[in-house]
Amino acid sequence: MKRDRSLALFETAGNLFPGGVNSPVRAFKAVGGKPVFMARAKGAYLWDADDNRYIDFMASWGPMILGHADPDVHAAIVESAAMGTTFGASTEREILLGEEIRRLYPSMERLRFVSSGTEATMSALRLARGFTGRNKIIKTEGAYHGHADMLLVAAGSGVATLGLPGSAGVTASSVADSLVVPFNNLAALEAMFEANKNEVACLILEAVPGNMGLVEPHPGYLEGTRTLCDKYGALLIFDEVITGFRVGLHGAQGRYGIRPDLTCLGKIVGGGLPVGAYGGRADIMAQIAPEGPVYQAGTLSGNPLAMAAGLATVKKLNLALYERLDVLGARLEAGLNTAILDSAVAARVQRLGSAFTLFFTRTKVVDFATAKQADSAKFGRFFHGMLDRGIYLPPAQLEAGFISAVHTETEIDALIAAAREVLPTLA
Ligand code: KE4
Repeated sequence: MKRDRSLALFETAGNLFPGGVNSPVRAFKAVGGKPVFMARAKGAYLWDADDNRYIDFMASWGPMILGHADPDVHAAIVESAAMGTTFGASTEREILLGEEIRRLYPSMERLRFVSSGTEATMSALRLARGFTGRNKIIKTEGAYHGHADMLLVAAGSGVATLGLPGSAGVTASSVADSLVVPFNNLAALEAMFEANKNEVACLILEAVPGNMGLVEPHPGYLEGTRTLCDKYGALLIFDEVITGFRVGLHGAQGRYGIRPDLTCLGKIVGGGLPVGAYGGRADIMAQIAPEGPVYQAGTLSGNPLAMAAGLATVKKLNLALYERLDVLGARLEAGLNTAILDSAVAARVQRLGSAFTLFFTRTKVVDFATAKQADSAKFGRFFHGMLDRGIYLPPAQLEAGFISAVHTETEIDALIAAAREVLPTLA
């Protein structure tokens, strides 16, 4: 595929932006080569700056569950924009989306909109510390919760992909209270709580990690985190920025029947525009300014345009859509597994609903240690082989791919056919 325009744009971007990108994971560092510049998208398809067409299995890192340029989301944005884009004042639209979120996530008794997943998790952690009067937080190794200082320890996604130790510029003091345990390991979590009795404000979890590739919780693990948080007086925070509205209408908390104390949302909830949200128990949220002493603010929080896009998206989500996504996901998983078997390449698919990762390892990936065993270099070769065949996957082994509601068997079978060609070249 000719990508001369992308190359030229990347050259120019390199003189403007660090690494030529506005978010590290877009730079293709994990897969090699130069990034593709996208120009437009519709439904399940992307077109790059050289007008090459791709079937999109990246969904902009998750948000595009309805596919690109959904007509209802588009109409809602256009209608909203005609009435102004931001007022710096409250609007009815934030109420409408807030009520829809609370209807689907009853644990979010009260909530606050922000403009990114990072803001949501950063604010939730500050709130947990303010509410409990405790300083320490526990996160799981390989989880990525955005780029707030106290969370850039043993993080997944781009931090892990780029092999960053944590991140330069994050001071030792700002992570001194950030404790890390392996995912799917209740013994290690209990030991950490025991060693830091009465000091831990919260445990923040990707209940179904996507940032070390797609990893499912062991049966009983999430229930165990709830029990241990209660035992040690810590808040349980579900970071559902990926899983929210993705692994089901009610997210991971609905799928596994766990009631977290606080939930963080992002991605899908904004319908492709910048929206994050955090919320939970009313007594905890009452600590947030101007009601309480925990300060958090944002010029564009609850932005009317973003609210309109989010509401138009969420209103189109229903159980039939998730059933359809699971049928397509199962087709993708079965087809890829057969392709792997026929190619004899050491690889495996891990999938939950419409979220999936093809890991280049035969070992079941259950935590960051097993995720890191996957052959990232081989994934890079796979990624480019698929890209050249018009299949756009997340450009990193430690990420999840996504199917949208407008994918059909045609797109799924095209991915499988391309994989059947590429996998044997990797043996
Ligand atoms: P944002 O600040 O990027 O909106 O959200 C941060 C975040 C928080 N929590 C989870 C579970 C997340 O996955 C993310 C962001 N995800 C990454 C990739 N998996 C976004 C892509 C990027 O960094 O450009």
